[in-house]
Amino acid sequence: MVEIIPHDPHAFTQGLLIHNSKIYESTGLYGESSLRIINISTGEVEKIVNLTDEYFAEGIAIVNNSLIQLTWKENIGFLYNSSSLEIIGNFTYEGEGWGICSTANNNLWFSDGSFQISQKSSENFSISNDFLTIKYNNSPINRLNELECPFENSLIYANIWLEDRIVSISQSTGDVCFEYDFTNIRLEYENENSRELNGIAYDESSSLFLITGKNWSNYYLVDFNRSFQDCQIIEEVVVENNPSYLQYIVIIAVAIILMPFSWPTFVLVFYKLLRRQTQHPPPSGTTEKEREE
Ligand SMILES: [Ca+2]
Repeated sequence: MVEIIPHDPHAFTQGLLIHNSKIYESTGLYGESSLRIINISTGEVEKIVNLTDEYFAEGIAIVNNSLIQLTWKENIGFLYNSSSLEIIGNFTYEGEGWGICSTANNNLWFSDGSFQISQKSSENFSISNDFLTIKYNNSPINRLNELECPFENSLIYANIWLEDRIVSISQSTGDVCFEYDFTNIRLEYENENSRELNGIAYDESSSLFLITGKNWSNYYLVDFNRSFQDCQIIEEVVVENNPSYLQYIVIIAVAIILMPFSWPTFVLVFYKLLRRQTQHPPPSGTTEKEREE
């Protein structure tokens, strides 16, 4: 841990990101949902807009300088001007909205609490282009919640609902590359009303991560202290363990090429067997006639 910054303990954090050196935070619960801009040094709330009582706010992401905010079960996402927090539009989607993050090429990953995340383009937030199954030791891992997609690598960071754990995920395979457990930070520094960790924001300027949780007293600036190469190493191991179709084709081709060299051996074996058959006729034994004699 590098730094502790105060956090509103009444904020039921559902989304977190850093943009233009400001913290953006979405808070949930019906009647208490909001979108906030927060001073990254002091933790002071600089701007806040409250949602009406029928919406339970969830994850947030920035695309093309607009801020997107999801809602839990209301099937609607809101678009805001990222400076003024004025609503500039909305869109609908199917299923529940949990976490969201945007990638360097303007794609978005959506989580819904399951073991799958869906990808949508910034052109159309309502239609999913792709689904990624998240696997931990080759088994699907459930309850993926708040997301973060640092632009400088191909990893997705997700925290797990009801846990204080964050996993880093390969965007190409869905495999969990590494996990970070912040249970000790919550036990040591957090208030007794704090709920689970739910908020990951990557700070490009320092290459550090800011984390917080539901009703936490603090944000924590932490160094994940893992090289982004870790996931690439795992991906290479996975590829080695799972031969591709091309490798199978090569093995079969080599076998076919080598086949003619083994033919003389087969011919010799068959020839010897045939000769043994002719040299040593099957024992006739005693015929019924000889026995009678
Ligand atoms: Ca985030």
